[in-house]
Amino acid sequence: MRKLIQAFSVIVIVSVLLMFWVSKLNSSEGYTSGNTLTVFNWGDYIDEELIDKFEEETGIKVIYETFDSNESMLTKIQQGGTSYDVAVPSEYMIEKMKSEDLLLPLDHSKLPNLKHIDPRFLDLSFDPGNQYSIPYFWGTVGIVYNPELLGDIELKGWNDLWNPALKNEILMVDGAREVIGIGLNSLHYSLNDTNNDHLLEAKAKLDTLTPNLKAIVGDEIKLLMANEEAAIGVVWSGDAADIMWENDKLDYVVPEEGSNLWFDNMVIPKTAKNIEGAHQFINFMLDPENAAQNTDYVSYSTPNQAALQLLDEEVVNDERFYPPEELTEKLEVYEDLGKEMLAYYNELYLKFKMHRN
Ligand code: SPD
Repeated sequence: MRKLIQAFSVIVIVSVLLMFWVSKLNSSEGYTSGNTLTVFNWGDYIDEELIDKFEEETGIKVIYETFDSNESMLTKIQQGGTSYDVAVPSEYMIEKMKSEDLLLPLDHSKLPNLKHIDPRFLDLSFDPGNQYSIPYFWGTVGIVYNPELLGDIELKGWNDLWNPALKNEILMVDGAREVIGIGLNSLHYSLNDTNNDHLLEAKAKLDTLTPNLKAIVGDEIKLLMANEEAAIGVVWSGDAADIMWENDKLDYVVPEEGSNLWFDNMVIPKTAKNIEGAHQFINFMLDPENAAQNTDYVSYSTPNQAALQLLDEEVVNDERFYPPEELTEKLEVYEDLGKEMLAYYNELYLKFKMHRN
């Protein structure tokens, strides 16, 4: 009998130890089991220390994934393999996702830090009342250039890119709307043009830029430009700011023929599993100190008024990256052109890329 009691006691002790160990594993590093948040953002678009801070403050484990274009983000969300809780699309994609019923309406009572956003960036036409989206970063598309490698070329606009002296000197961001947009803007057409003759003319003009095009690249454009591997880069303004921080010989210009003004906003996709956590994350990113830290790290322009007060004055007063409203009013925001037209832009862009090879 004593042996039986001893064996039973051993079993009880081992079971208790096992249960303790399993519960420790489940809540490893203090996370409550199952309390995770899956965030889907552009590459190089957050200070990862903020993710650690959010995890420590909330006990929510963040699974962080990145994408390199609005289109690839949309495809992954439509496929539904992963349940993203927060994503960061641009304005025209937000319009599209709304029309495809892919977004959840936001609960503003859970976003008290929304008050820090400059009203200039709220209630924009792609999302009246910010029902579905909250500003993250904004900017322009333009040309970062190295004056030392340009010789006597004075760079003012898109049409200067066709100068034969720039053979193999141009790097371009890998984006269908951005690249087709260069063709359209250089011909003084709208970035939202749907006229087939205009689009074919823009594509044909872009084809003639091929000799000057060194490569179409992703985030590596920053390193290549900072290392002076090319004279010119067509980039989003925040990347230009980052490049110029690394190499202050370079400069940035928004082309005189016109360009794109864009807004990247945080949304909660309809497939989200942690809606509460998603609101917590969005509110966390809106906190002025967190937004300032993020801005300082990624170099993009923040829409957070209170964060601006915490940033270097020289940075926030730089009109190349914080253009005033009188300048941004002259720029164009991409619109959702509808499924077929967006697919057509992509098709033209792919043909342009193939033409180069
Ligand atoms: N590396 C981060 C890039 C984010 C750029 N978003 C701009 C989108 C313009 N449509």
